[in-house]
Amino acid sequence: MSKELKVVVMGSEDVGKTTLMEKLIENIGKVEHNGTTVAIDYGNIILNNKKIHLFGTPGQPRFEFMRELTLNGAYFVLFIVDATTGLKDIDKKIIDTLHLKNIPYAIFINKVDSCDNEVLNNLKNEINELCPNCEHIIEGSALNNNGISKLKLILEHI
Ligand SMILES: Nc1nc2c(ncn2[C@@H]2O[C@H](COP(=O)(O)OP(=O)(O)OP(=O)(O)O)[C@@H](O)[C@H]2O)c(=O)[nH]1
Ligand SMILES: [Mg+2]
Repeated sequence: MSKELKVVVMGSEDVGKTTLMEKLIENIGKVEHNGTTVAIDYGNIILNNKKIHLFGTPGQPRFEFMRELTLNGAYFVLFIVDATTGLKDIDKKIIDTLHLKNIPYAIFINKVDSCDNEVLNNLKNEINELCPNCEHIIEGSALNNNGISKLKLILEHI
């Protein structure tokens, strides 16, 4: 293995972080209570001779300390947002933290299978304003496996 990299999956509650990790990784370890992540999801994937260790964070506000801890040593972040709701306060906090810590990231706009066009367009405008330098923005649906291969291509080249 030429490299081992830590990638952290972030985003507010219920945006689809765990669902997306299940599509990326064959054997995921997850800790949930009533369908909500209450610790860390973990799995790894080998892409381009690199072992990528994926750590999925919980999205509930009370787990801010765990998001902060998990970001230690992160090489890259997959930031998942929900096309059906737009950005929440936690998402804005995450964006601020990533910029402050200078951690590169890709944005996956999830749930485009069931979103309203106006909400999606507003979300994209908000992302353009808050993340003007983000090179990787993908629209997809973790549930339907849509956008996952594009995401893998990005991870191959981090
Ligand atoms: N329509 C739709 N629903 C989705 C999609 N991805 C995930 N969901 C649903 O959204 C809900 C939350 O998904 P999770 O993967 O548990 O979300 P999460 O971000 O891990 O949630 P927390 O761990 O609580 O922060 C579940 O009911 C999923 O089935 C998608 O692409 N489209
Ligand atoms: Mg989860």
